[in-house]
Amino acid sequence: MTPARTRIAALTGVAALLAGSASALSGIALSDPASAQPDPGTLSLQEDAAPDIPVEAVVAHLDELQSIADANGGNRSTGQRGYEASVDYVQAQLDAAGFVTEVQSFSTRAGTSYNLIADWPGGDTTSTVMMGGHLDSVDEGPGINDNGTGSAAILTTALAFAEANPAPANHVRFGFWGAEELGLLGSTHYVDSLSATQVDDLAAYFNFDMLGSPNPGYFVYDDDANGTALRDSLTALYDEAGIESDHIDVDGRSDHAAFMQRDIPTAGTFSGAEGQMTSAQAAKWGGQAGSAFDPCYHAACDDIDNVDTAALDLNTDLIADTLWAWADHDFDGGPTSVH
Ligand code: DPN
Ligand code: CA
Ligand code: ZN
Repeated sequence: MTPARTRIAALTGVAALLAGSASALSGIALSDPASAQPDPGTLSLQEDAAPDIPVEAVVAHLDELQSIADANGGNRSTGQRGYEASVDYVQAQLDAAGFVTEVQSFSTRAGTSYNLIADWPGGDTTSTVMMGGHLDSVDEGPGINDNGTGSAAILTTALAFAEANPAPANHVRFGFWGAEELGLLGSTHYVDSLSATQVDDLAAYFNFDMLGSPNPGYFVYDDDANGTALRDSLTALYDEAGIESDHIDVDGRSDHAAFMQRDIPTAGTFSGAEGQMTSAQAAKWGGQAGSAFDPCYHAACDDIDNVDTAALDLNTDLIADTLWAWADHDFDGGPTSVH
């Protein structure tokens, strides 16, 4: 199967995005919730802020992913039934909410894997805003922090977006990637499946991988020279929440890498993996200096108890704010092209 076809156009103005302006992050024009069909050509005059996403809704999805792992040999890894059940679960939720979903299959050394792509109808497809994260776990465990958290946070935000029934300026798409743990295979396959025009149509890609580490850090990806405006908007949202985040060179270690390599602007947030929290970080974030952000990284104990729900809540609300702002961003409004 192929991902949803989209038309594409030149990307301009991204580098000028939100330059020095946190106020640009508040509010998106939403359609009348009563109207059944988003109208891609018309923005409502109604301004509305992103909702505060209840973390309980995110945790409910994590509970489902834990149950899926429990019922399938303890993991949700590529080639295993637990991964396919994870895809089925997320797809059913998005379908019921009105997304147009597509499952893209591809081969790996561990068997067939799948990407799940979900499009919100409407918006300018030549300035598509995409968010994604990997849905697979490693073989060793259920992968609840890595990356049930990113998957559940994106899913919950997508469902809240559908609930608001917006008619955003830009087309909005979500990606749930397979086989990240085998070497970023799903996201790479997806990007490779796009035409040059479709790549050009992707105006921004936000990645979320590990958002509820039990000794949480608050990191913003800083490995993409084209992603500065995205990075700065994420940083501004942490600032608004009173969190002094750190920029981190994640060196392409997650699914934004394939997008970045094709010059699509990328950024993301991250609560830390096997690395250890420094005393400076512990001083500003709380937590245990000298301990791993996630002591259960890639281990059997990465289960439903391996999540800091406060960090997950903060990151989910940040995703919602990001989506609401960038879905309505004027990518043609700035003077600077990143291409
Ligand atoms: N890519 C993550 C994993 O799935 O193992 C770890 C990671 C996430 C590393 C984000 C850096 C940044
Ligand atoms: Ca919340
Ligand atoms: Zn991992």
